[in-house]
Amino acid sequence: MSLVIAYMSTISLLMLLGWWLVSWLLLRSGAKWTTKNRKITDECHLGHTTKYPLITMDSEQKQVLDMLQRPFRLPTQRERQLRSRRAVAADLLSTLEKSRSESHPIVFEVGTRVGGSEPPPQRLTLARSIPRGTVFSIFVKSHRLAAKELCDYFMEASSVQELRQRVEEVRGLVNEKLFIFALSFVIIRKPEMRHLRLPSIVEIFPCMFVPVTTVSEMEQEARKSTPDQEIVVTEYGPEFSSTHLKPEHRVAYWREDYGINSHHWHWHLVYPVDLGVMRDRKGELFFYMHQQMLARYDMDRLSVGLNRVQKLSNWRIPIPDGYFPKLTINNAGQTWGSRQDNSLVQDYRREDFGLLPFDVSELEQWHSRIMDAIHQGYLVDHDGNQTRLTDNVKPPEKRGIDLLGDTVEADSSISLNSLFYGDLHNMGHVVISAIHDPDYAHRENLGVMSDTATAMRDPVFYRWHKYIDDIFQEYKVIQPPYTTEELSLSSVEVVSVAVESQGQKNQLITGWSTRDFEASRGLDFNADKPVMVRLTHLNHHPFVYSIKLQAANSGSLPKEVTVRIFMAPKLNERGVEMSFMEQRLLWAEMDRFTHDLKPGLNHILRSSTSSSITNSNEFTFRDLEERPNPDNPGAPENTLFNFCGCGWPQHMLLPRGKQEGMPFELFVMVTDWNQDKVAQPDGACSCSAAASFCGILDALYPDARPMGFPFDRRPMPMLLNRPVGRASDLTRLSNIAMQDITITFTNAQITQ
Ligand code: CUO
Repeated sequence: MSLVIAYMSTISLLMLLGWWLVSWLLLRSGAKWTTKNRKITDECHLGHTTKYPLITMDSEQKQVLDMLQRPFRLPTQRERQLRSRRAVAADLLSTLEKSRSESHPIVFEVGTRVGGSEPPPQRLTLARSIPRGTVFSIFVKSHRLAAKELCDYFMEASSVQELRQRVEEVRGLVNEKLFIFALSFVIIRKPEMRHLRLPSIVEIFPCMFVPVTTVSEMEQEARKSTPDQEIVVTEYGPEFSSTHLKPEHRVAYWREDYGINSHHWHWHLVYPVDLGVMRDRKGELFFYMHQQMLARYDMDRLSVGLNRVQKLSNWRIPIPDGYFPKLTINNAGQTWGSRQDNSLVQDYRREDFGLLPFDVSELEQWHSRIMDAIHQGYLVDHDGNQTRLTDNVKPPEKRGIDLLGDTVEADSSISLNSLFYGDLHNMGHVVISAIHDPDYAHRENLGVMSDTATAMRDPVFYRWHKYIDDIFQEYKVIQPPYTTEELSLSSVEVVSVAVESQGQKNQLITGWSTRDFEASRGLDFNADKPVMVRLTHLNHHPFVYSIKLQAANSGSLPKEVTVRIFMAPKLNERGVEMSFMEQRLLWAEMDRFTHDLKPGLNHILRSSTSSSITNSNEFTFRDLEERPNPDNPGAPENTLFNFCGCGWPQHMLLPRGKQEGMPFELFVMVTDWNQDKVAQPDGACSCSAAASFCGILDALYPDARPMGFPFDRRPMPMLLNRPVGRASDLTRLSNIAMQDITITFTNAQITQ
């Protein structure tokens, strides 16, 4: 009997040891299996649609943060080992493949794997062709192909663990910006990873947002810090990159704002070119989002007494304004190319990006062909077939503006004829960013116009995009004006519109605020404490829209309405009120939302922080580490959980205004949701925070009207028997109202 007991005890002990060993191995792999750590989401929340079921583990978010930290760091020993094992496996695989091709067939048993099921990273030849520490530009075709290769490789990962393994294989082999682009792309796009959040790109690449002198200052501060100091903080701004000698400097606070540059990086990540991403109305949103950025830039230019931006239409005369970014491309102090004042765009003859020699006249030729298409009313595809250009179509036929956006942007897989209409927008970015060294004679890097995270810092970005927008506007003004029927909703009257902030009506206040970012997440300062950078930025006191609607008590009342809010400066540079056509391109969308209509008086109170263009939550690494995963991520209060970074920064929702107060006009229009709504497919998911500018991932753009409606077209000549000369003439319709407001810049700290 005692023998049996001893035998059983030994078995139990062995089982316990086995259990402990398995547990330890699982823990080492990062997996957690206790119910406390495992979260099963009901659904991925977005409005009323159903979503993917998700399994969330706290450790997955931490692993993603770890993958994104310090992109410039050299590979660890483990990563080097992993890579060399892969290299051996790849050699073996290629030997086996070679012998098979030499008619010595080798039959593997089912399930046999050589070096794992995924392709070894040695095959990432395009991705590895971009040197580390140099420019990665999605405006360059060869870089887009490299990005596609790496994104595809990461997309094959079926779990965060597997993604991490692939990341470790390639880290240190590929260009850092390409690496972060591909990793972020995958986290946003893979349905099973969308519950994971991306930290601010400012923390991943601080050197793209603060000048090299500030980075050096941060290093010195870190070195000087005493042991009892918990963090090191260095301030940057509001002086930015030039001096008051240059008028353009007056809007440096806007161009160099960290939030708008992060937004632009994210937007191009969500709507990439040549990456096989087919998103609803992609071309149209390319037009609209950039047009809206121009409208907002012009509002701030008028705020500081500058004229609206001039398009860069003549390539044969010098560009008056230079730009010296003072940022570094990598952690070794390599700087971006600078542009002297009065530089002339030249034919592209560099050989460092795999591009063929390229003449400025090709840009002019592409532009001319696109203009011909607009005026003739159709695009011509490779086979000579004509596709008409009109915005009066019913889905699924694409609007003309959508086709033109695809053609101009230009995604070669979507453009109707990329050989004929070319690569106008992207190559414009390239030749401008090579203006200081077009033949690479000085071995200078490209300028900031080559990168989506930095391009908006340069004044020429807006001049270039105004030129691009001009093409779209050429098309838009030949579309028939909206009819009274399309504009009106007679059963609803907008009785009054107001904004309220700090107890004041129709008076909004702007000023300065600061935001701290942990630069030591992206750069290694050799410090044992967080090294922070404090960035100054424009801000405003939050406000509330107060809108009163009177709905008919009888008759056909819509159940739900769309409320569209725009804002524009009231006066032009000369202090004169603008005509409809002059003001048309200055209307900035502020918000767009639906409202359940009840008969009689409806009083809508809508917070500025709920805007459909903004994404008010830009998370830092620390936010994401400290924020526990919610127990019910599908609940409305946890929709932030599905954050994916795209969206105009909340702090830039308002233009600066003037210190003496600057008059603006609010325009509120109510339309029938039944005519605006779009039937969404099942499974639509996430990224809905800033739908106006970013659309919704996996879903159709949530508004059936053309983007920019009703200001995207010229007005009808007559409305209700009277001419239409100004936007206010549209208020003859009951569903439209306007309100004068004032924005006052205090030049003081705004604390919230
Ligand atoms: Cu966003 Cu030119 O498209 O920069």
